[in-house]
Amino acid sequence: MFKSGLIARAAAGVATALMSGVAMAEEARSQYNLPKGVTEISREVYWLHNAVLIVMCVIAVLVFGAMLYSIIAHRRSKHPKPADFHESTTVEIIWTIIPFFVLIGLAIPAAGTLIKMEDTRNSELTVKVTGFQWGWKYEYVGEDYEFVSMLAADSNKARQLDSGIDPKSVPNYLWEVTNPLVLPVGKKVRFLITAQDVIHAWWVHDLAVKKDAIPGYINEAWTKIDEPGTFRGVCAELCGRDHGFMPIVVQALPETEFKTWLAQKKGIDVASLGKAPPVTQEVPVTTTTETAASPAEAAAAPVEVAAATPAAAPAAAKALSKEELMTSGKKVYDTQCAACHQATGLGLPPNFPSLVGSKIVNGPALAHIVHTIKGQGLMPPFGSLSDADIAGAVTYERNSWGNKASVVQPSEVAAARK
Ligand SMILES: [Cu+2]
Repeated sequence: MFKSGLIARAAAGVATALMSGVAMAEEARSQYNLPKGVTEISREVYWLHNAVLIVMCVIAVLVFGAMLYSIIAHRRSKHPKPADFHESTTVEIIWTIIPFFVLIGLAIPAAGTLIKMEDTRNSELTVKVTGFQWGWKYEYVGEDYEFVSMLAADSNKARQLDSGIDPKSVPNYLWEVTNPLVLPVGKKVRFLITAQDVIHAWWVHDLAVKKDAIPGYINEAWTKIDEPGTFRGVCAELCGRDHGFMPIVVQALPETEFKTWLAQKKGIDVASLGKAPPVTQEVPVTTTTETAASPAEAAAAPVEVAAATPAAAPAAAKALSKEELMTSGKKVYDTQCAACHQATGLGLPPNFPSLVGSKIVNGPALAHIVHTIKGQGLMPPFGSLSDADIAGAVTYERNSWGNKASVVQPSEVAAARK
């Protein structure tokens, strides 16, 4: 019953439509397609996605085309007496074998990519990623360095009900964080992904990494970024009220810059890496805290404050007045502590407890200092801050929001480190 001329014309039409469809998809890629990304795996995923989409479209056009053709060409008004043929072994074999080969043809490259994605062997750096309500904690395993990454202060302010701030005026609104995850370019980085409270998912589109973060489990993933840049992602598992407010930012740096960054963060003398030491290393601690930027600016760039090292012990030995400690302490608190414990001190329970009336804050000074230096649970250690910075922040916490406890001097912090 098929007319070969009609089929040939239909096939030509389908081919033309597909080709123009692919061309359109190429043009509109940035808006409507997956990003190509910046890793070998992300490019493979992109290619697979496009290939499967095209195969799907061809099958859909052929199947629905045949259906539509049959419905119209064999309609009742033209053929009042229906044909009564039944079974055709040839046709049945064809429509079994063709899909079989289509599936095999798709499964082979897809399985290859999937196996590569799971192969975390021979990684050169391991980062443990812990999701929590609502942010991410990153630990550079074996490097003894960790930090918490939360929604950036300006986005956080603008998102509040009746904030009066136009989100369009905030750069990278809801896509910016307090501390980005910094990774080296061209190195295989393994991620160990877990969660503190509920299930989250760590998803960075340009790296083609998307893994569930499950409490009590550690999932593995890896990436090897080809080019320096900033890549943004989000939590991809509906995890509660602020699920939409825990973005991810990955900053890829060339290897030498990454090493310098990590050393600075750890308070190691960068000169030993063959680089000129940053200015902040030479500046006495008291000046460093005084020159700290406004809370909003500093929250976006806490690097400078964190770079103040314990090396400035002579300045720390001097006893400071309560006013001096409170003023410098507020700056340290706003840049280092407020993202989690909030400017009001009320925290974000249960992960970040309130400091108002807190037992640790109102208890013995030594325990409070040690807690700050060593961290606990989600709270990273702040031992890389100077004695004066820690004394200021601790004093500020002990004497704000109705708390009334002792003033802490830098010398007490120095003693607590021993
Ligand atoms: Cu989440």
